[in-house]
Amino acid sequence: MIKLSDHKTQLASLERRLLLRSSLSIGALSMLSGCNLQDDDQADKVLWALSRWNDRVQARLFSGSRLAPTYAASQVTKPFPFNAFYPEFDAPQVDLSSWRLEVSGLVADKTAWTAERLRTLPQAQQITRHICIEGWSAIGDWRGVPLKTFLQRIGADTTARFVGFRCADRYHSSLDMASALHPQTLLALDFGNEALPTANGFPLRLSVPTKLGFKSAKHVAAIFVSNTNPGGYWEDQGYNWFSGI
Ligand SMILES: Nc1nc2c(c(=O)[nH]1)N[C@H]1C(S)=C(S)[C@@H](COP(=O)(O)O)O[C@H]1N2
Ligand SMILES: [Mo]
Repeated sequence: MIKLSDHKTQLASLERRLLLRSSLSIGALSMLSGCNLQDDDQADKVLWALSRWNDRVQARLFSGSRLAPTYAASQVTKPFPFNAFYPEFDAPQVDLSSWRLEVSGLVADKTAWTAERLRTLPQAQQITRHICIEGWSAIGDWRGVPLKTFLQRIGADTTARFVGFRCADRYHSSLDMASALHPQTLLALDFGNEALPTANGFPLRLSVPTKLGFKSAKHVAAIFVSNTNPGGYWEDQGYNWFSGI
């Protein structure tokens, strides 16, 4: 749907304008407009049309449950690219036998989870596009536990405002509760039929196809529910916090 490679520079500036003007990303824009955004002229028209709407209309339109597009198994990008704030050889090597997912904040049950136990929860699969703000995208076959299922299982206070994530590599990020409960916000354990590769977040990562890629935290080690915005690694450096639909 979106060919980012050919229009890197133009798309980067479009992305900046989108985020500044409307808290929207290219991914969200393409989802909403149905345009492939390969033609800059067309992208500009959509952007200008959007910028004429007032913020209140946008907030109502973009809050909640709109679904990101899904793809066929034949369209999955293999191997899935690596990206992080460090080179690939520094990706954390997590030992599954001692790994636990920690849970804290506004939740009833703070018991830590093994990966094995996470696999006893109802699993879901989604083949969706991951869009990085740096100008590339790739289609992944993510399988695991919907974050909503997990939050309900631990008795999270879903009237709280935020869900925060801390990662094995000191990365961190956060979602508003509505986005955390979105049906396509997934705690992925597998890519295709295999456990996640180290490069892509073993043993547990988020897949949040309604948001820009930096919201899909890899190597998740802890989840917490809070009424204070936890920010994040990129969010704290000025990337738009919402970054999605
Ligand atoms: N723990 C962790 N999660 C992370 C990052 C990171 O550096 N560390 N980078 C983010 C960014 S910017 C992107 S685009 C995706 C890249 O995921 P990938 O390596 O599976 O392509 O991970 C996101 N989650
Ligand atoms: Mo990214």
